[in-house]
Amino acid sequence: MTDTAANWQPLFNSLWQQYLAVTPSALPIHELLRQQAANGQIVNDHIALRTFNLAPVNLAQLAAPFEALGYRAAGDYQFIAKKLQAKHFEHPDPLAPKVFISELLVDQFSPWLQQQVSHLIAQLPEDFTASPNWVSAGRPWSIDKETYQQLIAESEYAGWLAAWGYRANHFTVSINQLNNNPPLASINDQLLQVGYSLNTAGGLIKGSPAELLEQSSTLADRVACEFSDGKAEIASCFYEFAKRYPQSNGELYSGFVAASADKIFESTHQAK
Ligand code: OOG
Ligand code: NI
Repeated sequence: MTDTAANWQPLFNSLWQQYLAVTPSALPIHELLRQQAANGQIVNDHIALRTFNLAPVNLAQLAAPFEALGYRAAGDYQFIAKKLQAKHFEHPDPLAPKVFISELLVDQFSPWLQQQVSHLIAQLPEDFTASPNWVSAGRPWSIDKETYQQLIAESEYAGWLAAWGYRANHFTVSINQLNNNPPLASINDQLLQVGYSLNTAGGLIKGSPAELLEQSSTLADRVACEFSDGKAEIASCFYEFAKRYPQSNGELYSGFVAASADKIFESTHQAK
């Protein structure tokens, strides 16, 4: 993969621009860390996308445009309490971010939630998934504020997805690629010092060197979202920081840790 153009880059460029548009903290944080990056370049460890387990937008269908670019499934994760499942995907190009895709197990929720989600899916244009660009289409259905609030009350994930749709809900800076591979705690300290709020669910740092992965994240920004009955300020997207440790074969661990991911999901919860 050294002599061919990085075919995955255009899609990630559009996901990045789409993410920046609703995540005002992302660019300043990116710039702050870029000054500490080898070659002045941030490397993304992964991005994450969310969906419902319903055709034509379920996990397998959302993965297809990435698989067409050479991504392959590399890990399965279950989140029983949140009623979610996920897979992560890897690309042979080591510079390509991993992709973490989860889906809400809609059938495990109340009849009311199931009905609301079917209303959303019923609004999709017939050819919605025909172009691979649907993974960055944003919200392809309309929804009002009250329905959003009621979805949030039953599942924060369902509400977030209903409001924001198809986009990266976070990008993740690879801490290993910063100068001197700093401790994750020193990155957290810097961000706290400049005034960013970090996700404290499960502690500031999720995971451990023994689990071969440490992660932290900001709390999602709050920005105006356009609902069918007007704008409201709600939680949008967040930024994550990941530090990986070598396995016994010397290669960095490339998977995820379900117990940590469970807490990372909460980065988009509404401030209480
Ligand atoms: C994904 C949460 C999991 C990680 O790094 O463990 C995750 C999400 O919030 O959609 O990204
Ligand atoms: Ni993540």
